[in-house]
This record gives sequence, C-alpha cells and structure tokens, in this order.
Amino acid sequence: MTQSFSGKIRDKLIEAKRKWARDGRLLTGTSDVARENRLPPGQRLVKDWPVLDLGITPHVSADEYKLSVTGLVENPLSLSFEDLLDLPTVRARNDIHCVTSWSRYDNDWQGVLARTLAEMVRPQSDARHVLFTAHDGYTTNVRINQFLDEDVLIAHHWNDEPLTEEHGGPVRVVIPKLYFWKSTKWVREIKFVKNDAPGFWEERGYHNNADPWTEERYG
Ligand SMILES: Nc1nc2c(c(=O)[nH]1)N[C@H]1C(S)=C(S)[C@@H](COP(=O)(O)O)O[C@H]1N2
Ligand SMILES: [Mo]
Repeated sequence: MTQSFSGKIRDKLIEAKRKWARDGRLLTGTSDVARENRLPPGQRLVKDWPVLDLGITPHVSADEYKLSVTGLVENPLSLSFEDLLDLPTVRARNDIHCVTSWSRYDNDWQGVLARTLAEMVRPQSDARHVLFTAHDGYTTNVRINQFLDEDVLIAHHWNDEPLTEEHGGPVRVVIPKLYFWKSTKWVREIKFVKNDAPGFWEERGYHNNADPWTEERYG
C-alpha cells in the first residue's frame, strides 16, 4: 500500500479504533449467541468443526496474499495480509450454521469489519450486490445490505491463532446470519456490482438469500 494512501486514511482509522475501544470490541449483541433458541430449524449441534469445500485446498501464503476490493467503488483497493492486520481488528463470537445441517456454537473470530472495507472503498450508489471470488474458483453472492451488516467480518484469525488453511486461511469472509456457504474461504476478490449473479452453489439449486432461521436452503 502506498504511503500517501496510508496517510490519507490514518486519521480516520485512529478515530475508528478509538470508537471500537470505547464500544467494546466483542460483537455478540445481535448475533445468534444472544438468541434464546440458538439452533435454527432442521439443524443439529456439533462440537468439532467440519471442513467443507470443493476438494481443492489452495495454498496461499500470507506473504503473497492479496485481497482486491473492486467494482462499483470510488476507491478500489488491493490489500495485502499486512494491510489487513493494520486495520482495526474486531473480535466476534458467533454460531456457524451449515446447510448440510450441522451448527457449531461460539466461534471466536478476529478480523476486519466488512463495513470498514466499505468505508475505505466507498461503494457507488448503484452498487446493490456483492460478489465474492476465492482462490479455489469458488464464488458466492449477497445483497449489499447483507454485506454491510454490523457482524460481517473479513477474518484472519480464529481463537487468536492464524486461520488454518483448511478453514480458509489466510483470509476468509464470515457472514454469521447466513448459511455458511455464503462465507467465502481463501477470498481473493470482493466486488460491488449493480446486478446480482448467482455463485457456485446458488447456480446449483441453493437459495439465493440463505437465511437459516427461515430455512432458505434450496431456492
Ligand atoms: N472458497 C471456498 N469457500 C467456501 C467453500 C468452498 O468450497 N470454497 N465452501 C462453503 C461451504 S459450503 C461451507 S459449509 C463453508 C465451510 O467452511 P469450513 O470448511 O471452515 O467449515 O465454507 C464455504 N466457503
Ligand atoms: Mo456448506
């Protein structure tokens, strides 16, 4: 990242860090953790953490990692792993709900808020959807308001350890309120677009909206 760019955003980020420090940075308030019944319909609780992917684990080192945030934005960015670590880190605890019917409680993530990235790139007013692309060729899509939800994270750590490769390290998306297939592992590009485009599973019969509480499994 260039010096001038860092200079431009530094004041803003320091203020953001102060605000997060004041607010307390562990996000749990509106997530499933706060629900009385935490298990969505048709789900069963697991204690281990299953690995689900397309059978390919891309090997992307933190050193060579780049995240591009692009599309209909005023200020497209390419962020290295270090750039992400330099941004305000939020700690979040939430539950995973996979459409294959397992749920896992109390996952502790550390990462950058999707909102922080959005503030940096400034989506244009005609941006309505967000498309994710990963290093294994996987894609998925959400509406811009789902991306800008206060608990959406670009995660680089889990339980204070670097996110493991099998779970999407060095960097994955976490969208706690949606079935976990919307949470792209090994994310390479986040693109703001006008028109929606179904991703890998959405093209193969999964629901576009993916709300576990209303069982939006197949669409
Ligand atoms: N890049 C990529 N991201 C992905 C997938 C994938 O195949 N490739 N699978 C999705 C699905 S279906 C699920 S349930 C979760 C699984 O994440 P986990 O392996 O960390 O449990 O990742 C999601 N993100
Ligand atoms: Mo899944």
